Amino acid sequence: VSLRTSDPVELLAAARAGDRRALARLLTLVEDSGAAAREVAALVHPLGGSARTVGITGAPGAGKSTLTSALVDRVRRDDEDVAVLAIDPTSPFTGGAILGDRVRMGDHALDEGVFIRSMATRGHLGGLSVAAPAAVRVLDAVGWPWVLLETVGVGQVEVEVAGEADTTVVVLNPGWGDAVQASKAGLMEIADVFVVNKADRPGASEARRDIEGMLSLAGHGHARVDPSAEEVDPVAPWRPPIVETVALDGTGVDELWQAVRAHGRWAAQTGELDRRRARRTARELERIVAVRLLAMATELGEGATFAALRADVDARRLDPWSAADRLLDGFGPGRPAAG
Ligand SMILES: Nc1nc2c(ncn2[C@@H]2O[C@H](COP(=O)(O)OP(=O)(O)OP(=O)(O)O)[C@@H](O)[C@H]2O)c(=O)[nH]1
Ligand SMILES: [Mg+2]
Repeated sequence: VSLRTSDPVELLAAARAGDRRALARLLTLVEDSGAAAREVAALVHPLGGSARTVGITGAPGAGKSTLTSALVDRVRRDDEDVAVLAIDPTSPFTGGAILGDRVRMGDHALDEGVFIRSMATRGHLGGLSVAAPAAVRVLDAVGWPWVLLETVGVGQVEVEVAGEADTTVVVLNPGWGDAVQASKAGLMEIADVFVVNKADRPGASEARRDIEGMLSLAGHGHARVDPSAEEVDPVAPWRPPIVETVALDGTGVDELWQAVRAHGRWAAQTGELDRRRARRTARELERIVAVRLLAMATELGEGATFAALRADVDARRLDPWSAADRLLDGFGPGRPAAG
């Protein structure tokens, strides 16, 4: 297969045969979200479903990339393959953090069992919330059994993307208030496993106590699934374990990986994994429909352009609901009902 091909069918065949450049090109097509992205989505969808996804999120600089790199080492010790999708929140023009991630992930550059990709959040329609799941699906279809998804835990979309993994790891640091910040950012709700990274610094046990306190407030009982048990009680609630790590030297990373795998077993055995995936599908479908409806409404012109209607709303000549009616009127009698 010529590497210059941009035919999704050829690219997918090559990628499934292990061609990494073909995989990279498929991901670029998905990221560009053009017509080819839809073709890729249609091709890969029936092939997916076996990858386990792990979201890794937390405040900027919490050590997510260092930890992800250490997790990659850990996964490789079991001789399992692992792909990393690092969602980069920074402007595609600076690329600073992408470079940083490349340096940190550089140790794995020659490892055939590791695939690392940074994805910039572009301004296109639907953006990250549509492109990230599509990229994960490509990695899944190509046969990567583990997909680690690093996103910075600020901003609703980033938190949402991390929270839609099969297992979500929230990375905090020692230091007063980090758990409070995490709570405000909506990270407490999505955490399946907590990490107190930079545990070489003072305050790790206080951070742990803060998280414990938050969990109890949030109604998590003390019942706890034994992370080392192979079989789980099908009705036992999952109380997110808290793992202390020093990502720089790998301390605690083994325990973290145990916790991630334990959550995966628990989720699979209790049916939570299926429920979570079904919710994820529903939300993805909703997003795509919303994005497409908006695109259609925006494109409908002839006196009801988006810009003109917005000006009318701005000037209080029209209320927003009536403006939306006018946009959607263009869809004809079957248009979506108001409210
Ligand atoms: N002391 C200490 N420093 C750490 C540890 N883990 C990471 N760091 C340092 O923290 C800084 C940020 O680490 P990154 O892995 O880039 O953090 P990140 O969360 O990926 O950062 P962004 O992607 O930019 O949000 C780097 O200078 C790391 O070397 C740790 O366990 N202990
Ligand atoms: Mg990072």
